[in-house]
Parts: sequence; C-alpha cells; structure tokens
Amino acid sequence: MSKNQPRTLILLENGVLLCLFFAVLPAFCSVTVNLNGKWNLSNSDGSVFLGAGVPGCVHSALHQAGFIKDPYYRFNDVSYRWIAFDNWTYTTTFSASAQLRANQRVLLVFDGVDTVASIWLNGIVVGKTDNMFRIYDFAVRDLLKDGDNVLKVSLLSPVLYASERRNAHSAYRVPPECPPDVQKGECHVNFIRKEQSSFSWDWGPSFPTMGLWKGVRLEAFDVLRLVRVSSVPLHNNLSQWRVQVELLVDAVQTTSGRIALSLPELDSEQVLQTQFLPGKTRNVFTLNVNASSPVKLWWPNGHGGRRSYRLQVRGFQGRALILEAESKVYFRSVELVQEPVPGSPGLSFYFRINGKPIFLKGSNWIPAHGFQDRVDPAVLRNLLRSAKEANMNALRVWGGGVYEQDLFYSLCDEMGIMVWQDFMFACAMYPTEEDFIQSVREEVVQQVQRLKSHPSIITWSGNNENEAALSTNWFNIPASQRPRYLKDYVTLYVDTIRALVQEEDQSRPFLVSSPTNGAGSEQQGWVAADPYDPHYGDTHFYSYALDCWDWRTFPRTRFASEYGFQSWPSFSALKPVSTKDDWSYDSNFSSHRQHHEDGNQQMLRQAALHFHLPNSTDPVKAFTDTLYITQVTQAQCVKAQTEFYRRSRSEIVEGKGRTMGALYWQLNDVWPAPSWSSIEFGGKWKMLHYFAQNFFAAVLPVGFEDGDALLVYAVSDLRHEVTLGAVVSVYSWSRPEPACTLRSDPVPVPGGSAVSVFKRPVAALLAACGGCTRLTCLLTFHLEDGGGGQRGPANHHFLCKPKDARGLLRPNITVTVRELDVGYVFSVALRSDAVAAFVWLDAGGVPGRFGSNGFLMVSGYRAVVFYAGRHTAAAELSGSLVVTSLRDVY
Ligand code: BMA
Repeated sequence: MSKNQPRTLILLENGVLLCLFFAVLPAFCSVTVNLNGKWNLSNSDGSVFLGAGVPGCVHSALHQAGFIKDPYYRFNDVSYRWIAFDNWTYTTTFSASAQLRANQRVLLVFDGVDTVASIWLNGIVVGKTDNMFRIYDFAVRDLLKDGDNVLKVSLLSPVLYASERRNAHSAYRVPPECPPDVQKGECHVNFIRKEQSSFSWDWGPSFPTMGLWKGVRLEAFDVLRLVRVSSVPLHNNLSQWRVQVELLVDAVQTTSGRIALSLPELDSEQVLQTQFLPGKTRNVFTLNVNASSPVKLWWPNGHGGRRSYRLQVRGFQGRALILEAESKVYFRSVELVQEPVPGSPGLSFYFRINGKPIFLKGSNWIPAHGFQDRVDPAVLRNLLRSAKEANMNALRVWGGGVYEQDLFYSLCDEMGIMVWQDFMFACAMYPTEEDFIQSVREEVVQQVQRLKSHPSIITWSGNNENEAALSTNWFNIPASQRPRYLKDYVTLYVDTIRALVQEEDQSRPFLVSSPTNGAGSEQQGWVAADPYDPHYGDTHFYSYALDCWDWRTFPRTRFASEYGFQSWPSFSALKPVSTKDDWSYDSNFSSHRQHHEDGNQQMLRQAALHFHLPNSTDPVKAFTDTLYITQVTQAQCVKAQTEFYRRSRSEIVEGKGRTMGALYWQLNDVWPAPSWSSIEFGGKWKMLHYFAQNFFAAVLPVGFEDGDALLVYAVSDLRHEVTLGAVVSVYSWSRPEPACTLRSDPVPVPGGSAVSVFKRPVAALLAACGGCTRLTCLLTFHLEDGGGGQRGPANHHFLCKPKDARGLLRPNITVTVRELDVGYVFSVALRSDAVAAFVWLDAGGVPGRFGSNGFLMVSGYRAVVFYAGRHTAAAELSGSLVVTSLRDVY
C-alpha cells in the first residue's frame, strides 16, 4: 500500500478496528498514513550511511546492510561497542496530500522510539523522546507541505546520555553505577527508560540499541480519533457480569453523541449518551451482561476452557458513525489471597482465579532477542507454545526487559498462560527527578491501558528485586543515607506507579516488588526487613554451592517466583557463533559468553557432586559432553526444587509451607550463551524443558527421603478428587528389568492437593528386594488410580549419587528413525543393552522437538516421537541424531 493512501479500515496495533471510511461521511473519518519501511540511517559524522528498516534498530540495520557481521558471533558484542557510543539519525521523505492536510488535526505518531531522540519535520523540531516504553504523538499539520516532507529522528547515544544524566545527578549516588566486569556491559542504565538488560545482564550481552523499534505513522482527523479501546470484566459473585469499556478519545472539539456497546454472543447491548471533551480524554462506560446469557469463563491452562466474546463499540453523531471498534473480551476474576494461615505465622500468598485457588506453574520471561525487531510472531509462538506444552500455566514478564508486544499477551490469553507483569525496573535504585517521574507516569498509564484487556495478566508488580536490594543493602548505602533511598523507593513504586495503576485498573492486584512480603512489606513501610521471608509473599532463591538434590536446602516458601541453575546450550546453538578454537570449556569464548561471576565453575562443581565429569581425550567430545552434563545437572536441580514446592502446597511443616507457585528462572534466552534458561536461543528445548513437561504435569508423583523413609506424594492440580496409590519398582543399575515392585493402597487425593501415598523405610525396601543396596539399585515409581490405570508421568529416585552407582554400564544405544507423517513427524526407536540414565537425543541442526527426552531407560526399548520444525527426511534426521547417556561421557 502506498504511504499516502487513505485506508478504509484502520487497524490499531491491538487489533482494534478504528474507523470506517465512508465516502458519504468523510468528515468523520481518521486517515492513517503508514511511515514504516525503508528509511535512511547515518551516524554523527556521516561516515556511515545506509538504508534501515522501520521498525528496527541501528544494530540490525548495520548487520543487514553488511556494515557489520553477526553481532552474536564470537566476541562481536565487544567489537561493536562503538555503535552505542555514536549518535544516529533516521531520515525519511514522504508526501502529504492536500486532502490529508485539509484535516483539522494531523498527528505524527511513534509507537516506540528507542530511546532519546529529537524529531524533526521539515527542519523544525516537533518534539523529543526519552522513554522507550511510551507512545509519542506530535501535532504536525501546520508543518506539512506539498511535495516532499522530510522527517528526521536524531538519536543520542544511550550510553552517553545515561552517563550525562548520572553526572547531572550530583546530590547523591543512584547505584549500582556499573554492572560487574564479567558482564562486559555499560554503566548507569537506571538513568534511561529503556530495556535495562540492553546494557548487559548476567545472561545477556550489552547491545544498547537505538532505533524506531515500533511503527511510525501519520493520523489525520477532523472530528475525533479513537486512540484505544480497553475492556475489563467485573462481576458480582461470578454470576452477574458487567464489562467496563474505556475509550481513549482524542477529539478536536466537544463532540456529543451516542455510544452503542454490544456483546452479540451474549445478547447484551447498551446505548449511552456521551460527550467527548476536546483533547485526549478517558471515557468509561459500563455494559451489563444480560443476566439470562450464561458466561463461559477464561481458565488457566489445565483448568478449563477459554471462550472469548466479541465486543463491538460504535459511536454516532446523529446518524453518522463517528467511531467503530471491535475487540475480544474474556471473563475471569482474580484475587491475590493474603490471609492468616492456621499453624503458620505470616500470611498466605496465592492466586484465586474464578474463585478457585490455582498453583502457578511456570517460569520467567526475558527479552527473546537483543534486537526486538528480530522477535517475530514465529519466535513468540514457538516459545509460548513450548511453555504450554511443558504444562505451564504462568510466566512472569521480568522487569529488566520490555513490556511485550500485543501478540505475546494475545497468545497468553489463548493458551491460558497467566502473566505476572512487572514494571520495567530491575536490580537498581532509580532517580526520582520530576522529569523522570513524569515520563514514568506516561509509561505506566499507557502500558496499563494497552494491556489491561488481557485476562492473562493476573497481577502487576512494581519492580524486580529493588525492595530486596534496598533492604539487604546490595549497594552498601550508609545507614545515614538510607531514609533518602527509602523515600525515593516509595515515591516511585508506591506514590507513582501503584497510585496510577489503581486509578487505571481495579480488576487485578498490584505488588510493589518481587520478591516481597506483600501485605507484610506494606506494614513495614513497603520495604520489609526480610523480603525473602518464607512466611509472606514471594521469594527468589538461588544457591549454587549446596547440593541441589537435597530438598532441605530449599526455602519452604509461600510462592517461589525465581529459582534456578545455569546450563550451556547445545553445540548446534553455539556452532554458528564460534570457531573450532572456541570449542573447549576453558576457551576464551566459553569465558566470554559466561556473564555470571564464576558461573562456568559453579556448574561443574554442582555437576561433580553427583556425576563423573566428562573426560574424553577428543577435545570436541569433551566439550559437547560438558555441555550435556551441565544440562543434566540443571534439569535435575530444578526438578528437585520444583517437586519440593509442588509437594509443599498442602502442608505446614515447622510453621512453613502452603506453597502455591513455582516459577523457575528462566524460560528463554536472549543469545546463544550459558544461562538459567530451559529453552535455548533459537528455540531448542534444553533437558530442563523436557523435565518441566513432567514436573509440571497435572498429576505428579514426587519421591523423596525424609529421615530413614522413602515417601511418595501424589500432587494433583485436578478439580476433582481422585483415588491414587503408588507403585514403586526397584531396579538394579546392572539389569534392565525390575528386581521387585511394591504398591500402596489407593487413598483419596482431593483436587488441588498434595498427599503422602507411600512411606517405607529405605532399608526395609531394599531388604525386601534381594541383594539390593543403595549403590546397586535405584527406584522408579508412578501413580495408579483405583482402577489400576496410571495417572501422571513415571518418576525416579536415585538412592546414591550416580557417580557412585555400581553396575552402571555403557549402554550402546542404537536408534532407528521412521517417518510417521510426511516430512514432519518421526518415530525414533531406541534399543539399549543396559540401564541408561539421562538419555539425550539431539537432532543437531534439524529444528524440532521430541515427545520426551533426557529420560531414564530401565528397559531395553523405548520409542519417542520427533516433531520436526521444518520439512525433513528420516535419513537426514537419522544422520544428525546424536544420543548421549550418562555413562557415555566418562
Ligand atoms: C534474578 C533475576 C535476574 C537474574 C537472575 C539470575 O535475580 O531477577 O536479575 O538474571 O536472578 O542471577
């Protein structure tokens, strides 16, 4: 479509139809001119000049035009540091028709500028920007002319800007100043409202981006423009619903009219008289849902369906249509329950959706790429579908990244993934000068208005770890200065963000930080003495040195919103960004990619607690085996911790428990490097993600030792009660068949509970199974219902560290690949002549995923399915397939 062509239908970013352009009613229509596409880009001294895509960023443009190589290759993040120290200018030329200029108002709208820019139109500055998370619009009608119009966006180096702002803030320090050296990042990111991790993080590179990261357009209108429609369902007792519809309208002058709101599928309609005042105004209407139309609710993944309803909004002046929009409404309620818990000090902390307590199972989301223009729908779909397929029902959008694109939230709505939405502040103190706060105010209002229609978002949260940073004094703030920082904290998160969110959205809870003691923190002036207190709120817990197989090391918290362990991605993820010289664990490359102090050694030390470390004399095999062992270690650690949280949902032990959330750190990656992620950059599942499929299953057997006994708990997220017993099999490491099997009597397991279903002293269990010792045998177990049917996945429990296991042999696994569905679905049959642990299938460069992976083979045969991400053939898959098991690496 040519830039100037008026559209008959105008589609807003959030999928809302804005206005119908009728030839008979031209005066009432807004016209949009899309200014996206190819612009020119140059640096400050004009030595670099190239074409650049909008939306996009400088780094992507330089790469696409061949000025730089792949920024992710080897050490290029450091080689290309100069880019963010330069200033860059985007320029485009467009024509503005007389018809367009004849409108009363013409606005130049930027959906996202990254970050600090002056905007010039035909040589005149029309405005400035300083916040990546805001939409900006500027009135430009009188500057437009016949013929060519020149639009220029001059971006300042974000690194230099941040440093200038910091220098201007001379009264007191706003720490942390700079990231740790190991991150190879830039300083003072807290002084600029942009993606905080773009200056580096402990899992990510420093690419302080600049650019027009979202769309640019002209909007012209004579009467009014509908800026946004949002809707929030409210209810009385979950039976009588009403929808609060908010229209953000930009009117040229006072405009009276009628608004017709309708939910056709619910037979509900309302017509209201209204008056839009001049300028941008928020207009709130309520549509009562017809009491005789039953509403189907939105439920999280695993708890029910998700029916959406069409909401139609039309505005008339006389008989003329002045606005029209359509969007989706889902009905659900959310409460955050913080109330006294019998037998436990503190308060509960759990989410009730549609009146039902729900255990949140999932992970934490970080930006999916260092360059947001590279996060396309396929990337989002693959990651979110992967979350759903791993039985997750929740993700936390972490506060050091970006407020995600609309599609992210729409997919979460569809898939039933509940979103804990942070505001974008992380691991730092922040300035509170008036202009900074003012910019944050705009950011918060716009983001809440943009996102509040999504049922997936179940809570807002002010920041990541800033309460903890203040209370446990990460930045060595002298006691005498503490009050100043406390005051700034309250100013930003309580008096500004919380107050605005409560004004904009009464339909969901607001937490000031994560971790926090919630109501407990509030009582202590918003910064608790110990925000990690397991009796209140949510906790983050990391411990790399302690034995992660020992559940006693984990806090029995109300809600675990972060915990995790690092691992390396697969060789196929690293290969395209490295050369042969890099393929060893102690190469410069391996250290360079590790952004967490001592991270590479921490992984090996944790691995060595349980496993023999790889010792191949072939350097590449030693490297790939080490990648493997870090994935095994991570998968097993996060499994142990998650199972502990899930089995703690019904109990109070020593005053602690009733855990109702397990969101491990982290789901995805920003680049190919070691990190806490369960899905590596490029979308391939690590072993942890396959484990998550099991440890997040709706019905799960959890085995653990307490004192001298082995216990099996049945964890159920089902709605209804089931009768479950445990079947425990003892295997010898040296023989792929059970040595003996024990059963417990089925007991009732209520919906949403964790119940002990099996308890036996380990010694008695082994004694009953002739000749078994802790070193020679291992246990597998599953749950069966009253009818003898297996419920949930099988699980296992090792009675010793696998490095001490006696009889574990090299299994010599052979694989046969067979096509099941043309080019996309394959069966992979494995034959093993011994018990094999952590059997890992890697399809190399063939994208896709297996039905299960990283499993224990206690019998000689297993078949799994492979779902290819692109068309392939059995021969190609079979040629790329590498099978590794624990005994193969030493
Ligand atoms: C938490 C997160 C991130 C970090 C992670 C791993 O603190 O909030 O800041 O990446 O731990 O260190």
